[in-house]
Amino acid sequence: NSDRLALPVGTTLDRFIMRKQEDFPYATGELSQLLRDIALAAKIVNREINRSGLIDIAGAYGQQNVQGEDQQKLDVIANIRFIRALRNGGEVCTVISEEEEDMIQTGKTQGKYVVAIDPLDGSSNIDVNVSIGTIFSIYRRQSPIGQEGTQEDCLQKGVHQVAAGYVIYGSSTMLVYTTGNGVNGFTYEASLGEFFLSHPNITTPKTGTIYSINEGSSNTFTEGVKQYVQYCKDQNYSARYIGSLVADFHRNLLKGGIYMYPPTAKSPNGKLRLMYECNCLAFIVEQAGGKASTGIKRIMEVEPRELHERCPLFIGSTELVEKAEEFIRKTETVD
Ligand code: P6P
Repeated sequence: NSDRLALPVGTTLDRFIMRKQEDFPYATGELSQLLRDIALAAKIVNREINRSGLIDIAGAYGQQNVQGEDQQKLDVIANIRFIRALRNGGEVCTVISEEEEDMIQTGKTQGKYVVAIDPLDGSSNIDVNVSIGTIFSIYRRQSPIGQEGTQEDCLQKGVHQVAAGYVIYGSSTMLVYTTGNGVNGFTYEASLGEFFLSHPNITTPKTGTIYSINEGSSNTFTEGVKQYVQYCKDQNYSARYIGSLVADFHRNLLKGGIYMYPPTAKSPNGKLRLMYECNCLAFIVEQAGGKASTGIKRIMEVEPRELHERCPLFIGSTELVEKAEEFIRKTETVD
C-alpha cells in the first residue's frame, strides 16, 4: 500500500473498512456491512465468553442464565449469535456452520454472499481458560439473487474466497482478516466497544523455528510426516502446541512456524474442516506471504465435495511448509 493508503495504528475498524471501500469505486458497500456484522457478533460472543466463568459459578448455585434456560454451551451460543447477526445484516443468503449439519438459509434471498463459519473452535478449551476462536470465510453466491443459496454456492474452492478471518478470544481479543489485499489485525477495547487497528499489514516470516503438531498421534503418522517431524527436532526447533487451532495459528503467523494436522489413524483425512477452518486460514496465510498445503497440494485448490469435509493441513512459513511437502512427496504416492 502506498503511504496515502496506510492507515495509522489506532484507526477504528469502522473507519478502516470505510477507507478500504473507497479503494473500490464500484463497491456498493455490502461486503463492508457484512464485515461490520461479523465484528458485532464477535463483540457479543466476547462478552459471553468473558462472563462464562462467572455464569458457571452462578450455575453452580442453581441460578440460570438471563433467558431462564440452563446454561447452554458457549459454542451453541456463539453459533446462534453469529447466524443472527448475519441474518439481521441482510447481506448473506446462506451460512454453513460447524455447529449445523445442513446449510442454514437466512431467508434473505437478496443477499449476495455465503458465509462458512466455525463459530467457536476449540470450545473444549474454554473451561481451562485457553484461548479459543471464531474462523470464517466469505464467498460471493453463484446462484441468481432472489432465491435460496445452493449447495454449489457453499462448496466453492478456497481460491474463490472474497474475504476470510478469525477472532481470537485470548489475553486480548483480536479480529484478523483479509479481503485479498493483505492481512490486518484489530485489537478489541471492551470499555469502548471498539476494534482498533493494532497489526497493520501482517506478514508472516518466510521461515521459523516453531513446529506445532499433536505428537501423541505420531505412531500413526505417515512416513513422510514422521521424517519431517524428526527433521524439525534435528534442527532444534521449538515444539509449541496449544491444541486450539486459532491460538496456534496466530502465534505462528506473527512469529513464524508451521502448524500441522496430518492424517492419523483416528482422522485418516486429518481432523480439521476444509470449508470453515483450512480454507479461511489458508487465504490469510497466503496474503501474509506464507503457504497452506494438504501436504500434496495447495489447500485453496482443493475441490470441495461435502460441507463438513476434512483435509490434512500444513500451514505457516513458506520454507517450512515446502520442506514438509518435500518429505511427504518423497515418501507418498499422490492420491
Ligand atoms: P487434537 C480443537 O478441538 C481443534 O478443533 C483445534 O482447535 C485444535 O487445533 C485441534 O482440534 C486439536 O486436536 O487431536 O490435537 O486434540
